[in-house]
Amino acid sequence: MLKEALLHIADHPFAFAVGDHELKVRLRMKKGDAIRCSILHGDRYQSEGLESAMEISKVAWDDLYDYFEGVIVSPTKRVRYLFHLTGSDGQHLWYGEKGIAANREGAGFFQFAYIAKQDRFVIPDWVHDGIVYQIFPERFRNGDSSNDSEGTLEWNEPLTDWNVYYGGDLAGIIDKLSYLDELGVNVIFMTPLFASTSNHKYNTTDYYRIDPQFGDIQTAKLLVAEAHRRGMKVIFDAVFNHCGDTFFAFQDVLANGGSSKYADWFFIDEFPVQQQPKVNYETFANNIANMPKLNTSHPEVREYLLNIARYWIEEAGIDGWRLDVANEVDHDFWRAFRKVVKAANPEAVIIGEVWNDSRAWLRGDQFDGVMNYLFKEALIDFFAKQNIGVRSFNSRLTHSRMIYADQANAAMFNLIDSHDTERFITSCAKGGMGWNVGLHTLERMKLAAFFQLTYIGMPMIYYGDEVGMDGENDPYCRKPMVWDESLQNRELFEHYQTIIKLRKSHPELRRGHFETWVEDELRNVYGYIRKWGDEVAGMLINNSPREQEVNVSFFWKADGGTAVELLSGQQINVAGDMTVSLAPYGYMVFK
Ligand code: ARE
Ligand code: CA
Repeated sequence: MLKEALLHIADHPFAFAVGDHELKVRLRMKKGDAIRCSILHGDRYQSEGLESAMEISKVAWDDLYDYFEGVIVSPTKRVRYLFHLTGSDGQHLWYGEKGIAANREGAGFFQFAYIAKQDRFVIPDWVHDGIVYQIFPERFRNGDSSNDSEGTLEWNEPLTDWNVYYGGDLAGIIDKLSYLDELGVNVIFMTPLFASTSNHKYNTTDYYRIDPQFGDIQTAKLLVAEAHRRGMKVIFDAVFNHCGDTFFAFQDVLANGGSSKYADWFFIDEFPVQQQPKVNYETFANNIANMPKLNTSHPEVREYLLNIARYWIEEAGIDGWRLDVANEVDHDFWRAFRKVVKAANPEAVIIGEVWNDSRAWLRGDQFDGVMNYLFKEALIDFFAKQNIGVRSFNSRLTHSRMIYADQANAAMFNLIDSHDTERFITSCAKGGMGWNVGLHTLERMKLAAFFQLTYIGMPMIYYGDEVGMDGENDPYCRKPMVWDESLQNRELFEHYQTIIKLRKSHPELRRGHFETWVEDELRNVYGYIRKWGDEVAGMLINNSPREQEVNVSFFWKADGGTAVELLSGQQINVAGDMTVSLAPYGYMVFK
């Protein structure tokens, strides 16, 4: 066994509470090294030698490592444990806090001193059932032309510029709730709604006011009420890293310079404040004059922003927040934010916008999940560009799950594109390796959507993806929603409907663990299992333009006998190994 590859830390994400008395532990080791692994665990105050042994199992692997997991149940909540491994080379070793040794005394015990309820990572239960729809409000539906500003374009006029308006608003979203119902989604996330001078509204003028182009507080309340009546949740976008330069506090600083009582609300290099040609204060990204960065560690700023977080939950009844540029705001602010939000509504969800490894925010004290760009990047490479194979795809997904606790994995917004990226179908059309340019675009989009809708975490559909809307990066990924059915891709819409229905009717697809089932690099066929109690579903996808025959073992069908392919209703006998035939870019679900 390669000792250097063994890794466990008695902390997130290698050890985390999953119940009042339950501690989940995770162990990493070199791929293929161990054939058996068990844990010896007991109460920290019990005399040594009285520990119980428990076998733990391999739950995932990536290119280099295997991951084993098990749940320790501790009546006293005070846990001491160590690992015992049996190697494929016949070697035995122990692994504990002191290190790796040939006997348990030499290894010592890892300690998880106390499973404190307050520290437990708890996510709202509804999150497991969430299927999210992301709306860019200015471009979804114009339901009220009376709030359109001068120069508003016709809905079907081509988009050629950043700074144009089409008149989309909250009334339009309310009008189309039945459409969202028909599609099957049950969580609506809207990019910012508060008063602002742009079409995207990320430069906030007034956090307490719905932008008049979108409606007012009454329209917002009506939207939430109507959504709730249909069993849908509503998530707002919190832009707290920065405000707009039209925000009252920044206006005061512009007017009064260093003597403004809001001068410390921002990071200003020198007075007077300068906006042109180069700013002399911190902004979002570089030199974005209309987005001054807020000093979120200033007590007044904190209080101001935390009140806003509470206000929209209490006043409008929203079900959570998505946090803009979340990784550039201090952790201390987010810890306070979580307390305020969960006190106002324990069922509210908190999703950070972090494009990269997010474990620093996902320990249960800050966010529930993040916009899962690691997931998105893996799907782009595998389905759209097709520049990685099954093994690498599996490896990237495994990595993206093993850096987090289960709770975070369940609370991810699993996106394939967003208002900040090229649309997924456009990436499919472009391809990646040359051979796939313009080929099987729809098939690959459908396959990616199938995967997204059967994966662990909340699938997030960016408005219009379901009807085949295309578009390059911002602003072209923000074209007005296509409502004319003759211009929609109805085949794709029905595909989304079908797979959403499938997810809704099988609890394991929403709540189950994820396990890799088939990794056929040669044929580009990937298989995975979702398991929830006795309910198990096995998925197979063929990411190649050829029909593929794969040999699979239905080891997870405990009762053997027949399995049903849920999309066709076809029954097959699954005794022993079987050959399954998959159509080009085909997908199957066995139960
Ligand atoms: C406008 C133009 C852009 C131009 C930009 C900068 O449209 O084409 O590049 O200005 O000059 C909002 C608007 C944007 C607007 C922007 C600035 O929606 O249209 O862009 O304001 O006025 C990073 C951040 C991440 C951020 C993205 C955009 O980490 O937080 O950049 N996303 C949020 C929102 C945006 C919003 C803002 C932030 C600002 O979702 O819509 O923009 O409030 C890597 C990194 C990421 C990086 C990513 C993209 O992968 O890991 O950290 O994200 O690339 O650059
Ligand atoms: Ca309007």
